[in-house]
Amino acid sequence: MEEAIPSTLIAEQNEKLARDLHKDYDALGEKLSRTGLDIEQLTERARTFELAVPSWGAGTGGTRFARFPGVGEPRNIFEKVEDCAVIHQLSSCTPLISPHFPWDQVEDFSELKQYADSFGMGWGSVNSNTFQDQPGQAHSYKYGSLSHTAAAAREQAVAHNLMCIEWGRQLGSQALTVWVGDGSNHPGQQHFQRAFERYLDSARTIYSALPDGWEMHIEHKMFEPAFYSTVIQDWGSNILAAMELGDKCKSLVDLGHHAPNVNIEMIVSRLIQFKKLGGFHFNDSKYGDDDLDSGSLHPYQQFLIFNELVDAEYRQQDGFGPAYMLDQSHNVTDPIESLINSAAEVQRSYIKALLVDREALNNYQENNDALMASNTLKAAFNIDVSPILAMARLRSDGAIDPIAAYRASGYRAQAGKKRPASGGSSSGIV
Ligand code: RM4
Ligand code: MN
Ligand code: MN
Repeated sequence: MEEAIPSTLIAEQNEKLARDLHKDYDALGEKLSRTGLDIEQLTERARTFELAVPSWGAGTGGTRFARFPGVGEPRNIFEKVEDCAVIHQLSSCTPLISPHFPWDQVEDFSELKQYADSFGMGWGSVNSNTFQDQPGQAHSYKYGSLSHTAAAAREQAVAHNLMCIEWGRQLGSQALTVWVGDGSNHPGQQHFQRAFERYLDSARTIYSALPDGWEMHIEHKMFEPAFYSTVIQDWGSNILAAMELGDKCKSLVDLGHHAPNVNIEMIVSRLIQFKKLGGFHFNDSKYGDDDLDSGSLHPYQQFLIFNELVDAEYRQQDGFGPAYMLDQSHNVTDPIESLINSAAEVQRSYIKALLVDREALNNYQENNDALMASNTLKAAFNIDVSPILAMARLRSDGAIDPIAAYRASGYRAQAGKKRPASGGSSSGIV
């Protein structure tokens, strides 16, 4: 197996921190045992927690104003695989890469799969891109793709999604994620119903091409690039489309795609109830689709979302099994560091949600004890589970302190030498 970072370096780094970690771990274990929680079981759950990393997140992002490239950015999907392998090696919870096409298109997908295999990396959901025009493309997506007024543009967008399924099949992926930028910028520009009908028509053709065992995940987003209306604007339009298409089509929740203050955890609960929760794009935001690092602003909201997910696990809700993924853009940090941090923050929310005393919560809910119900959630949220996360990493050959180990490895400086800037801006979202 290829090592993205020498395992000897990680072991050396861990050695310095292991004694203190064991003390903290034992102390936390003792504290948790007082409420009947077994730290060993929690650590095992942390070890089995998996999250996919977006290939495009490995490059530096940007805004429509500017992009400030970082040192040693990956210039192609092979280099993105290397960076994703670093993230997984140190965090031990991101064994999957989610590719975006045509950004990650290659001649030979078996070569790409082999390369990822050599690092022990697999492939998550494949993402299609019909929100940009590619050089030489016959029909423009300026006025939409799957819902375009022109049949030829719609057919081209459908054909691209079918190619994405085929490429994903070759990589061993099992889901297609479709996000379209389709919508309008002016009142009256688009007939809402006709646009949605055209979208559904196109989506049906894609749905019918899903291989066995595959799911199609559709993602809603309230604005951008269309600023007046979008065809799959919110979870309402999303679930309607998913219901129209069939059981294998589910809704994907990108945390940044809602209006500020929207109760996302309740949306999650509804989607779970109707077996329509396909997966997540985790990130954080203050104003809109900011793509900030997970848990950097609203860790409690992220915890409340996981409270719903763990509740579904606890109740063994039928048809529940969402795919977890990060979807972020890093403009001012080293993307590898941001993705490592974010993965740990998502995993943290999961472990904290496992601490919730569900029986007590249920009793408080049944007896309308609002204050104690809320305190029950807060009690779990307020426990620092860092020693569990660190122990899970240590036991999976990851790093106790992944950011420190990454910095000690000098990976970024080496990448800077190996990957001179290409001058293009293929990485990151501009
Ligand atoms: C969109 C959406 C999609 C992602 C693109 C790059 O806002 O979040 O999931 O593929 O950005
Ligand atoms: Mn997304
Ligand atoms: Mn987004």
